[in-house]
Amino acid sequence: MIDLYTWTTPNGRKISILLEELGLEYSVHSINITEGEQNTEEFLKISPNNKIPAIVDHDTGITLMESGAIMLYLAEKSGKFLPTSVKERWEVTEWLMWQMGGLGPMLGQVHHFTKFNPGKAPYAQDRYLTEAMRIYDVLDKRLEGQNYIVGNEYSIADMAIWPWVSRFEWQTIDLDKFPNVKRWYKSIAARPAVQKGYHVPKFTQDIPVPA
Ligand SMILES: N[C@@H](CCC(=O)N[C@@H](CS)C(=O)NCC(=O)O)C(=O)O
Repeated sequence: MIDLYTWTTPNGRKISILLEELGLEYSVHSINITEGEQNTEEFLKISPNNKIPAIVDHDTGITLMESGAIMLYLAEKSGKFLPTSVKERWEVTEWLMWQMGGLGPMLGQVHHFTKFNPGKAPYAQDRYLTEAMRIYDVLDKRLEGQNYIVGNEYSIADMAIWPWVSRFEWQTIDLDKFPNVKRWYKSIAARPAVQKGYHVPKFTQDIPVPA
């Protein structure tokens, strides 16, 4: 049994979507980061960086923070969503790292400056939005002529990137400008496991789906 500590954010949803896709049994612990629950002594023992998501796997005694590490761990444990061929395995890892080090942090800044504090820091707003557009363009080129981030196999790279793209409205991104991203986004949004995992630990809104 796995304990998942999470909240209704892209990094949290990555893990609930993966757990749903894997069909693993898990129990959800809601950590309301808007109420400071990530700062309790109890949670810090599980996630020393004060952030969700985190897991405790009682089968192995392993506790993990950092969504990328958790995804690699769960994929390896289950033998799914991480290709076995060396080339593709490293490509999935490469795009997972691209999400962790680039797309996630940059889009997170767009949420701060464009969605929640527009006009307060014009330089930062412009810088992160410009970077977001560049990142969407990289993603669009990557998805040209293929269904998923790595060839035609759905993997943890798709599951890591998708929840961030699901906030395209917050980011003021017009997905019509990125047709390959839009096609990919909509096909993943239709997956039953994504529809379930998106609403963990609770329902906030329907998955945004562009026309
Ligand atoms: N690199 C971390 C980032 C985790 C992260 O930023 N989590 C946010 C929610 S998406 C959080 O817990 N924020 C609470 C805080 O910053 O106090 C990961 O991918 O797991």
